Amino acid sequence: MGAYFQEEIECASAGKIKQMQDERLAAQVKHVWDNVPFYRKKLEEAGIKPEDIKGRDDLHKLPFTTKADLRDNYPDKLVAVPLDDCVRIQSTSGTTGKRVVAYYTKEDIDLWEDCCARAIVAVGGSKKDVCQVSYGYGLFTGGPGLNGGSHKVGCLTVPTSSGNTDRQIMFINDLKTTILCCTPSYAAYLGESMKEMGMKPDEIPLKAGIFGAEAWSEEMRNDIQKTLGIKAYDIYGLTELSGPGVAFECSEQKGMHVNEDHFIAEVVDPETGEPLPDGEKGELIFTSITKKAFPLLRYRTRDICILSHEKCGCGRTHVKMTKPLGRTDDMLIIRGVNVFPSQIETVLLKEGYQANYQIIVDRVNNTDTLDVHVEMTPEVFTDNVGEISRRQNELVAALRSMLGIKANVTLVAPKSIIRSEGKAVRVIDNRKI
Ligand code: DLL
Repeated sequence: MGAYFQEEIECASAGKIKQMQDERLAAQVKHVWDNVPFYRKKLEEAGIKPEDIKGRDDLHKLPFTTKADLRDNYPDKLVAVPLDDCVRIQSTSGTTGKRVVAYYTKEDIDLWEDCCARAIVAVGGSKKDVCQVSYGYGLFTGGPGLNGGSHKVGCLTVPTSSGNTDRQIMFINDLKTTILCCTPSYAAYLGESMKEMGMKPDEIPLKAGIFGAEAWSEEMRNDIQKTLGIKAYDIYGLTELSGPGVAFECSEQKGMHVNEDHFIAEVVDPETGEPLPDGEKGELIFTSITKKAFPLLRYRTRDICILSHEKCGCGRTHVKMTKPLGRTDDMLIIRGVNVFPSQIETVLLKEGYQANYQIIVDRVNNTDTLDVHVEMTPEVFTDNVGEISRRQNELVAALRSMLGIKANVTLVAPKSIIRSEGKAVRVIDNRKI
């Protein structure tokens, strides 16, 4: 058993957790009923009044909230406090129609940073550590969340943000960074780069990594641990609920503890919406019970996972979730950025192409690649190499502006992409994750 950031809460008895959740859920339902017309209408339509929700056992009576609800209420119609009381927004990487804006009060940020601090202490972090935060800073929650957590623990925080690999490695060596926070694919890339520079794992000052925001396999964990000479831990979260730290891995490296004093987790059958017991695979649903500015009732994450209340060797009592095992929608996570095929299609149609395209995702040297093959229409077909290259560059720019990341574009001859008799196979994901 290691150290804890908030032992009393992290190791609370099942009874204490239930009591906390009961009280906070009832108060949260009243809070949204009083302050968010959208929720009041939704609850009224379901025939529910705040006094019907006395605690966690009544949770299943509440209607779900979906990403579509968030989009329909863009940007601030779900905010449950006066805007004057909000001090920050963060936002998802999806653009236009898909963008979600999450609002925070000062207290919301404080509690979010507690969650991230718990994750840092769980991997052995203390004020003696140097914590390099190589997640992106800005609208993405990764950088700001772990930065705040690192401050709370008292680590020397190195806010490198993502990218600029040489500088990352320089700081790791010069500042003797012990904890690295970034996406697992970037951690693997850093490891490869250091290996190429001739650095041996035992010469690298790092001892632990907190890696999340995208799927990664146990094989990838083993590789990263070997090349960097560290223990690699998972961390989960989503912008809608605050960001990283909704759940985090402990010393056991077997699943992530959900911070149950802030979030009630359920797993439901994605088709019927019926709650499923521990051990069964289904869609992960969260209710945020402490967030004041942007509370969510039974939010459908679209992530597929399994919950477990089995006793954990680390001494923490909060329920554990497996790594997300897939998604119920078609969202791809490419270099940490959420990409929907429909966004790519929107750009192609806007630029005068038809919906004959294929998206090929792969992982080369531990970095995700995104290639889009697009058919030219017969009307605009050309075999002039210069002209093709000009048009490809045009599409690369339009896609970058929509997605926020670079996609390689190849224009192909009319009718060269295989037509499907059933559902079109738009996405070929060759990553082994
Ligand atoms: O990715 C928040 C985050 C930042 C988590 C840093 C961990 C570390 P979004 O950009 O809103 O937020 O994307 C949320 O990413 O619904 C999952 O599908 C996926 N995801 C997040 N963490 C993991 C993980 C951040 N550890 C979406 N494993 C979620 C697999 C993850 N997928």
